[in-house]
Amino acid sequence: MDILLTGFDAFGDEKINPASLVLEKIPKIIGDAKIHKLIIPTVFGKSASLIEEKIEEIRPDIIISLGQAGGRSHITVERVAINIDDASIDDNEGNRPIDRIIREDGEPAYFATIPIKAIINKLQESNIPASISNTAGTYVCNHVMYQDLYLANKYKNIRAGFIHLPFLPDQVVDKNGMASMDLQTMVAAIKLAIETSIDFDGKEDIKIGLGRTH
Ligand code: PCA
Repeated sequence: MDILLTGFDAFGDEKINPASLVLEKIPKIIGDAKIHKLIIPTVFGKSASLIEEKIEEIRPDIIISLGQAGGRSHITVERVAINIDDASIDDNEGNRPIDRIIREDGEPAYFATIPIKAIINKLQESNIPASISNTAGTYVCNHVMYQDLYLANKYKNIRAGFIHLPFLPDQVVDKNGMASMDLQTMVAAIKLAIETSIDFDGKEDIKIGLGRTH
């Protein structure tokens, strides 16, 4: 099995991105799966073109993309990506699209096809703070999750999903009250998420209540 694991470079006011640091620390082989790592720029369009090139090259069975969600205290597995770019800050090449459709021929939204509930269940059992998120925002992370799932449909038989990571402790030294999580815990979480995605190959996600009222 081949797994494409992507992580963003730093963006906004941050000098590092936990996503690319976690990516570095994930082993190249997990179980029987080969992990192909790809650092992508926090840039609309370009990030997705690099992912498509890699898909052409390695034909992955699973794509998992990682990004930073500064301020969140949990590892959050995203449920859905929507067909819109609406940026509140510039990307790393100065683009700031407003209300732009990502793919004219795409669905309004795509649900993650990795087993999001089984992953959360596994992380919580391992005492890692984790929950489902029902919005990946409208910036480059939602863009990449949407593109991953659009491309998964185009190339067939690929499961895809997106996991947001909190800030690292070094990123919150000057941000009093801001949540963070250490690198080791985040790496353990992503390894467990990959293992769970492998275990659920060809299986339905588990049915447990992790919904929200708002
Ligand atoms: N987080 C941003 C884009 C890149 C990243 O790591 C986001 O959540 O959209």
